[in-house]
Amino acid sequence: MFDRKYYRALGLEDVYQRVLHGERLSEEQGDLLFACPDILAVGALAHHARKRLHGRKTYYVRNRHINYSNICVNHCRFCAFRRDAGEKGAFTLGQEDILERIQDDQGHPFAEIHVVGGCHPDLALGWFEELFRKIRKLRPEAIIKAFTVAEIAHFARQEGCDTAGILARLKEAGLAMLTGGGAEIFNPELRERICPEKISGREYLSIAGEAHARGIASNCSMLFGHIESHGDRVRHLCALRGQQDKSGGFVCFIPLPFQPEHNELARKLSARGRASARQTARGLDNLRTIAVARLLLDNIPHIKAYWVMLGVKCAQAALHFGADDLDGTIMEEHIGHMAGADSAQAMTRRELEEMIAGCGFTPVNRDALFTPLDPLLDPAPAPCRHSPIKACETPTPAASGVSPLSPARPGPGAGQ
Ligand code: V47
Repeated sequence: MFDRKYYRALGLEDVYQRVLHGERLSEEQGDLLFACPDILAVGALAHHARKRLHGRKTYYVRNRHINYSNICVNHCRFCAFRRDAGEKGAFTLGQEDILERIQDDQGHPFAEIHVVGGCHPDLALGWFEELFRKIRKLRPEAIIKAFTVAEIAHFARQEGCDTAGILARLKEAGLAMLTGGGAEIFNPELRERICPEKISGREYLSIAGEAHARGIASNCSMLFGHIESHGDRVRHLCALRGQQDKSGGFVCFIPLPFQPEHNELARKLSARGRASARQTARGLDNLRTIAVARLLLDNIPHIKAYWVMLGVKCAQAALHFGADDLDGTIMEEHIGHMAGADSAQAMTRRELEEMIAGCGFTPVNRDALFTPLDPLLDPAPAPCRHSPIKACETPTPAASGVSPLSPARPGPGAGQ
């Protein structure tokens, strides 16, 4: 890391001291990190925090995404995936189609099945309970991670009961974890402009807390790079941190950079000449946002560099800016790709391991809850084809004990 004098010159001496001692940063310090002219100085602090938690470990998962339907009653302005029922391009997979996709694991068992669609007007909760029971039977080794908290609220409206009842029924059917999507940006004025029908940020946090209290872990996210300011991002991150202090079940934070194709928000931004300006600075802004997230979210164990939306190169760089996870093999993804993500549809385990090792990190095959899996379950990867970037320090053991986190596990009561 750069020395103290350098951080003093940047006006970040207190931030530097706090990071060094594993102490919490304030919102104002989050703002300072966004304003800092030297992104490498910010990245070095985040890398220090990441190494304290995870050493040189970088996680990935053998997973399968299932986007069961794109029919959604909400009209989020950033979404290129959603359709109205009967609209051209609308689809809903049958249960048999879904099970066929899950069956086809090409000889390597999936550790995670990630199921999301939209807030469907007609698919009832019972349909998903039946589906999850079938998935459990077919793939007992896989953890079912499904829905965002927005979909939990939708089911509650649909079924005329409270969200606690929905969570209880889904847990009984085999749901272990909620995905992190749907958080978007919490600032209510912006939320009104980009996703007016969606639950509020307050509701997002309270339903996540309810899930955590019932032993259902969840991820969390932030959609950024559209009309929000850096201040909005800092407030969003601090709201997640505040919820985590209370309920402790967020496992991983996923920064989701706005994909600006085929959606209404992108069309509006480009009509105002703002989208292209955003695009030019995008890679660095993504890295800085990941770094600030690592530094502010001192109680959320993992930060995901989601290669689908970041792109492979930026995701690799992000491992040096605070991220410790690349997500997974994915197999099939529509939400990011329909909005312009130009990444591949899938990655093999070998490719993920090479990506990680090529950046000087140690790959760890994990399940949805970040429990490391026995490396002997799968064949060893081929030696790395790329010349690894030289690591700047010797490996440190994960979670030195300085951090308040219980490393790599959700908080008490979650994900049991
Ligand atoms: O909920 C929609 C966002 C989410 C766009 O929990 C967009 O492990 C960028 O939540 N540009 C879906 N983002 C993806 C998601 C996710 C992905 C991987 C892992 C996990 C996890 C969760 O993507 C949506 C929404 O918040 N989104 N449209 C867009 N144009």
